Amino acid sequence: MKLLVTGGAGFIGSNFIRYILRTRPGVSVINLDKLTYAGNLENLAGVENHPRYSFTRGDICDRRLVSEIFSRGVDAVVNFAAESHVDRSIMDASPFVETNVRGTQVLLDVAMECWRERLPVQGPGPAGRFPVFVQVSTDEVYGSLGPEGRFTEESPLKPSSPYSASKAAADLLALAYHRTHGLPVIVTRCSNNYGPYQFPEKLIPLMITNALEDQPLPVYGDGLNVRDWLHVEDHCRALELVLFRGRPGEVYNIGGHGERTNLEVVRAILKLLGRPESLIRYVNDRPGHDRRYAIDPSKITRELGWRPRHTFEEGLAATVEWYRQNRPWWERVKSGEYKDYYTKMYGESLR
Ligand code: NAD
Ligand code: TDX
Repeated sequence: MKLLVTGGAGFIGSNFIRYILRTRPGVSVINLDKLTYAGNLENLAGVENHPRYSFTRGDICDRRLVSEIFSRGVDAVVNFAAESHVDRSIMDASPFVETNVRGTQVLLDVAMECWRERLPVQGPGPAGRFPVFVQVSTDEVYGSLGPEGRFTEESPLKPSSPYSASKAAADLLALAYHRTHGLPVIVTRCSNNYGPYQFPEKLIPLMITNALEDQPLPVYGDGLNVRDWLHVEDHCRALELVLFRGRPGEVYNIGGHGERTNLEVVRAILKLLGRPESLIRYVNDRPGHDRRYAIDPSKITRELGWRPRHTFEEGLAATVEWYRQNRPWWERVKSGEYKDYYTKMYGESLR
């Protein structure tokens, strides 16, 4: 089975590629990634020469390139490629609309064109399973919760930031291609991921690496916003199940039963690292800051038997340890040197 993974040099995509090469000997992976600031080929160090892996640097908005890749015989897509940081979308929404919305539309159009003869899929069952298109969406499309309740797949979409609005647009476009054109699309909406190789602009790696450097830890507002943390490995396993057994046209919520306030997370990190709470700095709140996310994952548990395996305490301790052990990785990210890895491998400069 030939799998196109877009955005595979980012945090979740690179973890997913490592995971699927390990668990599925029948799968070959094509990684299409533009290598924006968030794309880092060092996340895939050791995978480059894997016989079932290849990398193409390019943009999901480039229809000619995407068509060329599909003509290699793509059977399935997992679309991770996106601008993913809420704060950046507040500064400038343009790349978010371009990649997250138009890029997804290009992928859907090319999939339609190239898979036309293979539609409708015979499914369920492995023989008639493919092709299939998995759109990696987010719980942020549902907007903000009050102190009670959890998001189900039926919750209304009410995105707050330009990031989540662009992800909601892509999510709905993907579902519309299923409804209108019969394209076998599955949408996943997961909660906040954490784990190895996460770019240190996001809460957990930023706080760990700042604490390791005895730098201040910026907490937005009162620090009481709640996120529902999901270990990236649990997310990868959920995506694998969806890819091989999920029902086309459906949405699956993925959440780790890991609700914590930001302050709880930051304090736990400081404790694990033996650093003082005096490093915490309360800074201005994020505009439009969602108060609480919480996922009800009972559909994916019921239909596909998925359950998170990591508790937040154990997963966070392992993640802190990973950043402690892999200091050169994040120091090169923070200094910008990670871009030279691509130059060393492919001769072209990213700077
Ligand atoms: P990331 O920012 O770490 O990685 C994104 C990757 O996409 C990078 O490698 C980047 O180079 C690539 N990319 C960006 N624009 C591209 C383009 N036009 N063409 C090709 N490649 C492009 O993101 P992540 O945290 O790994 O998130 C992956 C996906 O999961 C995203 O779609 C995101 O919206 C979604 N998601 C993430 C989380 C989370 O907690 N990180 C939670 C829910 C959903
Ligand atoms: O310096 C910080 N201080 C702080 O208090 C940062 C970077 C964040 N925060 C807060 C804001 C949020 O309440 O921590 C929480 C988590 O922030 P982020 O790591 O930026 O994640 P979030 O905005 O929740 O979005 C993430 O989860 C859903 C991902 O970045 C998205 O791609 C995904 O869709």
